[in-house]
Amino acid sequence: MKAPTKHKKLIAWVNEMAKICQPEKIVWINGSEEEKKKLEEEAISTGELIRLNQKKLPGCFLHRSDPSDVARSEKLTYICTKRKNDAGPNNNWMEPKEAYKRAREIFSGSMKGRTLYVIPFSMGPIGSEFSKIGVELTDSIYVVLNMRIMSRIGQEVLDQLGTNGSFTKCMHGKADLNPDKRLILHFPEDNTIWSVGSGYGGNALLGKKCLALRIASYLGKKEGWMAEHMLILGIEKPSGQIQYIAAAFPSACGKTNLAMLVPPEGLKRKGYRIWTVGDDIAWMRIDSDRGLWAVNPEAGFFGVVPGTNSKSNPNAVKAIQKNTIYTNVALKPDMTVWWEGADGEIPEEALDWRGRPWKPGMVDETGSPVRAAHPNSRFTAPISQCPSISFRLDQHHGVPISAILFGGRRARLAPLVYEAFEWNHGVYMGSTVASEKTAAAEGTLGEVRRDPMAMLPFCGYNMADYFQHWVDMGNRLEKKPRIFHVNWFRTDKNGNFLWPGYGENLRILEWILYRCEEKVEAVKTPIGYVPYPKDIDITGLSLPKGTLQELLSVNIHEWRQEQEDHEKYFKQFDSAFPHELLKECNSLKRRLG
Ligand code: OXD
Ligand code: MN
Repeated sequence: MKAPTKHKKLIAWVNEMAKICQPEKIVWINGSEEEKKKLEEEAISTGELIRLNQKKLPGCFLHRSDPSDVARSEKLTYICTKRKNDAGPNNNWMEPKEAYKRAREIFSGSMKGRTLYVIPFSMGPIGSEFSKIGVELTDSIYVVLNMRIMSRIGQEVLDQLGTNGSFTKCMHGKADLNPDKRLILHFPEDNTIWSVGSGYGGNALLGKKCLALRIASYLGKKEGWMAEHMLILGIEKPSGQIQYIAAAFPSACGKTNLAMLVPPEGLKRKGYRIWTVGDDIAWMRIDSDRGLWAVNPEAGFFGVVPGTNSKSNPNAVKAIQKNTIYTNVALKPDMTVWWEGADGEIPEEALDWRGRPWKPGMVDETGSPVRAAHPNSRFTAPISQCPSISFRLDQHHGVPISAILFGGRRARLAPLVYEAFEWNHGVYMGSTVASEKTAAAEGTLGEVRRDPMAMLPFCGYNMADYFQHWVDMGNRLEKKPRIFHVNWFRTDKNGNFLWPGYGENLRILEWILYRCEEKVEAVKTPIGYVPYPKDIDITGLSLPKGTLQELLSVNIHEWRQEQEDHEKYFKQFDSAFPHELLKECNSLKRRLG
């Protein structure tokens, strides 16, 4: 196929990669409907996709991945910079020459008899000066169809690129999906990603974690902006004004649910509405007003399916009724899909995520229940299908950010919400974000994993430099967003959640807006500003007496231990670690007495 572009460097790179992989043919993706239909038919004919019940789920498909390829492979993910120190203690590192050599061996001849697809894509609205263009080469139709949902693709992007525009080179191949021959390599200095041996979203949809976070965080540091693992939402107030917040949480803390929150009855009467801008990634920069503005570079959701239902996320349920690719969920006899925690009845029979017959109550050889859907099964759906989609999603300028939230899953310690004293204190709060392992995860219950700004697996350079970048951004910002920490997961002595979560979290967002507008006072504690219970509207919520006080309490003894742990955690970083954060750590110690 003749290249539909005159971009010489792009054409040369495609040819160079094709020479290594030796595909039977090269197809340039133009993004048309006709092309989509053709690819779907081909994927159905090979079993890569299963067409679902088109009456009930129009435009929807099921994909079953290789059982050894169901999640991001953090151990096989590398940052390949010339100097090891530039990758920092938070990343696996490989010397670039060695990395290219090892991956080239796996890529070599791996596309014989296959088609190499060339996908030009834009992260962010096409033509916005804040967007970045990538070109992904892949031998996977599943990847093409997912990239079509997750980003803006096709001829329009090539036109934008022109004959000389710069782009991230994203090379992907399934090879034989062997975990021993799997590598996810990032070369920030070459603006290049090579991923081989996996078809899983986070490893293979290279626009998402690889470009929009790892490479983009590096570019952001260089160019003076930020790429963050954050949702973005707008809160329309009773006055009609909309304020925007960005929020970072480690995985399994409900980012997608918060991004699509539906106001609870008790607050709806006031006239609040939530507008979803993004559920996973925010690119933020300082605008001419010296405030922080954010765009969501993605065009789709790649969300976790299990637990999605009309209570946890009614907007997501509506968003995934059409044009959705389901990965690793269960298939019902009527060709619709099911997962643990779905609405409605548990099916009497189904095929599990691997395609094996499944019935409720089945146990494996160890006596554990057999799950119908994989715990990390996913939906890929266009954001445009979400009922709460923000009208500003495609605006080139993005949205102004009033508040930044950090959060984790802490059974104790962290109050429901507290506010940083100022920017650097907020950066410190972000740098010490932690989540506790839940009963479902491996490891000791309650064990804490630090995940600074929820970026631990996604920061494309040395985390100490990344912290410094946050401090520097604060110095450049005139209208600084206020920074908060939230914890929806505090429990009582018996392990029961104290806070109902989900839509009720809007009550906390309301307090956050009040603080941004300086409408309410707060209690000054050693860890930050904590709400007066009276300022949190709990109309329509039946919280037992004293619960809110318990949720907002600060245990000085526990916080002293926490602060010591921060000190220990910071020791892994070298001299590049910002003294501003050490200062914050010492100030906390002093305030705790
Ligand atoms: C994701 C993740 O898939 O954070 O968004 O792992
Ligand atoms: Mn994520």
